Amino acid sequence: MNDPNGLIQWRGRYHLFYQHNPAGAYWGDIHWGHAVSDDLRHWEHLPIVMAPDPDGPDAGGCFSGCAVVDNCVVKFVYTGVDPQVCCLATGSPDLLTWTKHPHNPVIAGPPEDLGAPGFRDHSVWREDDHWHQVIGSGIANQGGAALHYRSPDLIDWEYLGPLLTGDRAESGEMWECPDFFPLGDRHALVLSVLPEKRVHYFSGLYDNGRFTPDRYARLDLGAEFYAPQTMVDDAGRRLMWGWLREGRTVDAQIAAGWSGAMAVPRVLNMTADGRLTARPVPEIDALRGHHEHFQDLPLTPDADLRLPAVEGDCLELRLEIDTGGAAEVGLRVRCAPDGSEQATITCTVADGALSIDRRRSSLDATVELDLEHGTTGLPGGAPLVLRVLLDRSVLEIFPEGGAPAATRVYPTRTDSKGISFFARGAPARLTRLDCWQMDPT
Ligand code: DQQ
Repeated sequence: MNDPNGLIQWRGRYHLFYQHNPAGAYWGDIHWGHAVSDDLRHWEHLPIVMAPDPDGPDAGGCFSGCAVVDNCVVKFVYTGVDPQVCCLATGSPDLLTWTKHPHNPVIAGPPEDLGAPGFRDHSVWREDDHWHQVIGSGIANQGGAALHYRSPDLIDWEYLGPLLTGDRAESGEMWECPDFFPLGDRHALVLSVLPEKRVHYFSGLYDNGRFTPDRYARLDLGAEFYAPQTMVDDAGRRLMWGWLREGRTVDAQIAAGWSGAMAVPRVLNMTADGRLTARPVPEIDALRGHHEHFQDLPLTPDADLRLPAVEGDCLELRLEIDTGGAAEVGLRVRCAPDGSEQATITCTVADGALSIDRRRSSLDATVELDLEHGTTGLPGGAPLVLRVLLDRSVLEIFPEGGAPAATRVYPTRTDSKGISFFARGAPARLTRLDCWQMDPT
């Protein structure tokens, strides 16, 4: 699987559609897969809902798109390739059968004068009795662009111009998977940026068809979180799913028999100063099994703190650190007993930045072994509250009130299950630590 698509809560159930290659564990021949859940924890696979039509405008693949409800009927606005065009499909009431619109493509391509490097992925909303959408694109020699269209019926679309264009040096050449939505008093435009392959957002005011952002920031500091999409559920929450890419070779993916995963669904919020924050949906708290609790443990710069009761590769940690005079604090996960494998998460106290160091996370030199660093938006010097979700290769880190980080690690050793905590520069205190083994029932 890759990108989440068409997210919707319909008749009470969460539907997750996604980019999918039924032929194998590698990217290609893109169909739309389908899974449903009642509780955001247990997911049931359902049959594929869309396949490329050899004689249609999506012959080269049914690329990413979103779901909208039009007069009580669910419709997909998605990208057909090649060339990249905008298509429409209508769902049956149970969302199991989809009919592609006979007038597809409903938009035959980007305005020619843009020299657009791409024209794909859709975010659709209702405004002033019309449908509006932005499509991911770019303007030659200028930068990424979110192209704004309007329609009375999802079929006839009028181009209104770019909702936003970026500067190539700052925000990349091409914007994939734009998602434009209101949150709090503002709007956010979430983008998957090429060629960097990282997720950023603009936040600002949207008024009278004009979006005026005053912030551009990383949405997730992990290297493998990509192509996220959001939805509003029946409880009014803005939920986000993101694709967790693989950090291993295509041959390794094929040998494993699977490729790609969804990150844990997140609840998004907007701070008063325009920062997007994310935390795991509370529904996943029910996965918490065996529990260990500790408090007020000293962290000294000379040695990592290891607690024999705290180890594993399928668990949740919640820790609070009083950073004291330390320059850096953090933890290591998936550690081999001799330290030959370990992934290190470090928070720099002065500026609240986070780094995820995978350089020693595996003895397999063919997997991604890098150091990713970014700012969380947390104020420097504050106590650190972190939630860490570890599910074998999936590592998701949520600093309370700051930007999260989701990535993948691939230790080779079956005993790489150790966890330790550290402070550097001066002592700090682990004021509280909870560790829950994940209980899959
Ligand atoms: N994945 C889809 C595209 C999108 C990209 C193709 C982002 O629609 O731009 O599988 O991961």
